[in-house]
Amino acid sequence: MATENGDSLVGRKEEEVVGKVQKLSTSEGSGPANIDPELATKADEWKEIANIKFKEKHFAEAIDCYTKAIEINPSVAVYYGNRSFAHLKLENYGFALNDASKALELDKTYIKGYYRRASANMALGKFKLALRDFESVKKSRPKDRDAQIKYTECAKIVHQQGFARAIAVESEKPVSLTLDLSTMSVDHSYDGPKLESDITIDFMKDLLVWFKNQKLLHTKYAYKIILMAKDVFSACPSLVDVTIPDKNKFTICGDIHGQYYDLYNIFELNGIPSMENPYLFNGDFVDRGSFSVEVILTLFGFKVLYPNHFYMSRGNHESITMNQMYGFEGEVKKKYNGKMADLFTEVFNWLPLAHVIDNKVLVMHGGLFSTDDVTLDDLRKID
Ligand SMILES: [Mn+2]
Repeated sequence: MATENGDSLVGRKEEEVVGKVQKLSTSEGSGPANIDPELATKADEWKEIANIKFKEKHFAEAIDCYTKAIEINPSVAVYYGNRSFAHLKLENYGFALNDASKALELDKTYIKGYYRRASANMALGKFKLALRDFESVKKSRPKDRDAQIKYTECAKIVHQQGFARAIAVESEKPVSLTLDLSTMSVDHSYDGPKLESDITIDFMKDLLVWFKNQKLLHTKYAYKIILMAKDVFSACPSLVDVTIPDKNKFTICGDIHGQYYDLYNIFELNGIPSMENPYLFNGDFVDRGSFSVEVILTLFGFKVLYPNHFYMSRGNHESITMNQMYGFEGEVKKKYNGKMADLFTEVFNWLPLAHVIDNKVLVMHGGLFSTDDVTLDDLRKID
């Protein structure tokens, strides 16, 4: 599901809607809609600046400018709609949802509001709510192909989920327990890295080059790495304490998002992981990029090789709903199969949420908490 496909920020349709909103608000003349024309112009100028920031992909700045427009004139649906889109880009789905709902409250005919709210709901895994919005778009624009496509995509997921629930009883067993690697054979024609016993540094070095040449690791060995990683992570607490030995450097990396060549370059520039060169990868390993499989197998491999010197924490993309929407699930199914995609989901659920380095630095992918009194021990208690 592409949140932003063919969905330009300021298209012709949107201008029409803006016109309509302004017309509506002057004819109805209710509440804050009776705004001084000079102020209305000023607000619109902020919106224009915001749109430029948006096009330049400066989403946080765009949000600030839309907010200024809203502060001056809170009665224009499109300001909220556009700010919602910027929030979607930053994956602030809760804020995106609020803004889209506000836009629709101001103008029920504002089509993009339905799109934005549906996209936010889909990202939050609320597919039935999303479907309702896509349905509204489809009804009011029966000839719109884009609306038709999005409705169909979303309806498919709702249907699949219903089906999955119906058969869930049969398959409650974790995927990891249903696999028998001994029955998987490796053909003689396979000339890539082989993993018959433990992971070694030589295997990892071969794997790095093999992936760099865009070759696929054999299914059996891919499964093997994932299962070994599962054993390591399932023994980890939710909050992991890390101690850095004296004078050693410690490298923390943010979102890799399936960019295998970026990962490869990090290791070239900063050194391959080892006990002397420890790393923490702070979530969002997969989705968006085309080489998520290569990235995650490499990272899992190093985790198994150096469990106490190579760390990984869970990002918001290490979850099934994100993987369904942002490409990882599709990539795994294309390169391997659906069962492996399910196995990844199982292992992602075991990833630690946060790390404390030398009792001083707290590192996590998610933001801080809605209340101020959360302690490290509270994090430790999360199962
Ligand atoms: Mn990310």
